[in-house]
Amino acid sequence: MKIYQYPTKDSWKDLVKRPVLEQKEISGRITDIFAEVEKNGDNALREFNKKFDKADTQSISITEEEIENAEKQISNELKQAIQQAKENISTFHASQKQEIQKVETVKGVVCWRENRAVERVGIYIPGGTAPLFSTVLMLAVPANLAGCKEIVLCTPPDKNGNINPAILYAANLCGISEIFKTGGAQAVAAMTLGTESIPAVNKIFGPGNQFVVAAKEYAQRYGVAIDMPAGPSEVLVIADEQAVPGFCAADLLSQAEHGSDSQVVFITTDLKVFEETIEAVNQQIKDLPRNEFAAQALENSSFILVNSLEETLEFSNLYAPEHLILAIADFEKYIPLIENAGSVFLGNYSCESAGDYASGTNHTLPTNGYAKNYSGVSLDSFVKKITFQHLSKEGLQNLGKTIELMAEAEGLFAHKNAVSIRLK
Ligand code: HSO
Ligand code: ZN
Repeated sequence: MKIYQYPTKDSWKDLVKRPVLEQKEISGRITDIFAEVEKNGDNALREFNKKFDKADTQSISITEEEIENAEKQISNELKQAIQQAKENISTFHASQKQEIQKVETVKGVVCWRENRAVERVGIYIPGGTAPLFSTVLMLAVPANLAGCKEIVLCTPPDKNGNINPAILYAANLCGISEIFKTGGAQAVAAMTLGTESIPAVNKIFGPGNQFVVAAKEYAQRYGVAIDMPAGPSEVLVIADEQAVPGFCAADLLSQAEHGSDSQVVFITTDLKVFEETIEAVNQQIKDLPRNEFAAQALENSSFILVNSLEETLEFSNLYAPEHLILAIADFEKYIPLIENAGSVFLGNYSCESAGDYASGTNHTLPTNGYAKNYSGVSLDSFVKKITFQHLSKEGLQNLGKTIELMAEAEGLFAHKNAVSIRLK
């Protein structure tokens, strides 16, 4: 834990830095993996499953039987929870649909935009220490609402060649029928290039380790789009004197437990809340099964005491957190001061876990300062917006002179003529 009491503003630029990730020889390995998948398709994926996941997978496609078995392994309670989360995510993302708005910019000139779904999308779900089946809902629900024709899901198998049953259950609940046992950079390569079993997609979504992130970046060379650049998860909690230290500590640890590279920041104006939150973190961490990850994440994390709430927000805007929690009484007043953040949680009862799972907002968000220029995943992430226009003869008469003059000034006489020939 790094503790700072009233740090000078000059030092803030160092405090907002993320831990630097080692980029060791990743790119060479990504190129090799893409080449291998391009050459040997499904066979390459089976070999990678043996090598990286120690799994013997005859078929990389999921069977009906595996889906039925997965259903049996999930308790009814968990099924209901997943269904409720799915409903809330659907409601929130459906509300993002917008009516088409036709605008007459000049009499006889009508312009508008229409959405068309990205035809084929790929969803990557990591396996490993915490298989995030909630991410299946966060990506598949808006993909379905947008009208994507094909949704492909890849996730790594365990040692026995199986996929986590909750991932399968959530995928099936969202109507995803193309589920494949492959993980890491090779899964991204497969969704980019296509194999005998896996269709090539137009856009790839989902979190992953640094190999997955590097592979998604590499995939863009093939004309595939990605959801956003990614980095380890983070939260910044702002607290005033009425904040509850135990709640703040729980929120900080909920993000710290994601991985040793996660980062959490706590910033407050109140000395008592400051000290008690640090104490609560040290207490609560003891009981967490993933406390080793959390402890490592805390080493990279800062606890900061400042003079005013305005300063906490100024700091937060400089940091641009993936998640921002305002554990302050007057949160309404401070909303207009928020410039950079992925997703914001207001008041003492809005824990980040609510947005991670079930309130309805999306948990695929910009990390690593990208909240300065990227939005989180939404319905828009699954569509392209096409502009349309219709000019009547009168419309072209009204606008013609302007176009002709501008075309001539750019030296583009064919452009000018496309107007003149019509108005002769
Ligand atoms: N906090 C993660 C999402 C997540 N949390 C999934 C639990 N499951 C990144 O926003
Ligand atoms: Zn989380």
